[in-house]
Amino acid sequence: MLVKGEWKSKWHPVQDKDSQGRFIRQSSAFTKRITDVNLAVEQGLRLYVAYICPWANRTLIARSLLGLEETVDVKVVDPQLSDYGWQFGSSLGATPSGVEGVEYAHQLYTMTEPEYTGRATVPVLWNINKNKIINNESSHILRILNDDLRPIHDSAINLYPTELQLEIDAFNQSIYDSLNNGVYRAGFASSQSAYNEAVIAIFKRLDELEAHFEVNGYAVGGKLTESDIRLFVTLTRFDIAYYGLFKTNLKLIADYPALSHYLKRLLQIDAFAKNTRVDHIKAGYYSIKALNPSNIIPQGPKLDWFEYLTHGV
Ligand SMILES: N[C@@H](CCC(=O)N[C@@H](CS)C(=O)NCC(=O)O)C(=O)O
Repeated sequence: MLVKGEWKSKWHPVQDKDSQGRFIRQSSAFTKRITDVNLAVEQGLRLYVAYICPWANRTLIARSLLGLEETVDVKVVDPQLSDYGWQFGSSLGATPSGVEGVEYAHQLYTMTEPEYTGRATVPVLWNINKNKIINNESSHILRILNDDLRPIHDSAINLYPTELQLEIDAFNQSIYDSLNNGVYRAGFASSQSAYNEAVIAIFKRLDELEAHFEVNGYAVGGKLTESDIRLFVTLTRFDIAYYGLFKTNLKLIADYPALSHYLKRLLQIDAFAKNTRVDHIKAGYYSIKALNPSNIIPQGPKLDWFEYLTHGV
């Protein structure tokens, strides 16, 4: 991580833990919204992302769904985490190193704030002219794309419609601790009890969601919203990475018929299919040395939803 603008010690996944060994995620430091849309577009908007990363994947799906591919540029880091965190390179179609003078994602943080202390995470929403981070919190970036940039895209899709906001917030909350972050709480637990607690919560929530999708087509309100994006990115990584690497292995998503059906329905939407990169997900998660020192990437699983992907595996 960065300490007063200097990169200190090799990258390690465990950021912080409590006295019981529970993983604690840092909160995001850059939280501006866009108020002057024309100026923001004139100055240039870019997302720095990793296809392996569920938080970044959220923003890519929203960008595509809302028709913002021409307005918001994208640069992609290598899936493998280096000793210096995310790096640009040549792996699996990532943006080459050195483009715009940037080799590592942590440089984006020090360009924005030379004395920055903290982890250099993706996604990052970037002001191209100013060379500065606007926002590095995916839940905010979703709202920036959907709400703040609405004058530009005027999309028929609204991922956070007024009448569903309370329900969306409640749904998001119900899956954040248990699932979105819950899988990391299992994978990066520093004690058996912290791991056990996380895994129990994950499967309790998955069982509840299975019951929900037996009778509902979407997470909230009978239509596509940001809650579907937030659930989708965790479901697609589950059988490929979390089940094996994070030991969330009581069941696969493939063992849940309604959740599997929901996943396949979303994957028939281009924005979901084209931004799901199984090759990046596998290469990235299994490069986390603290959990997989041999760096061997498993051959499986082979899942029936792979047929919907536009990039292949
Ligand atoms: N709350 C942030 C979390 C972002 C995050 O933790 N991203 C991970 C990748 S999945 C990251 O960049 N980790 C690098 C690190 O922790 O050093 C968001 O939702 O945008």
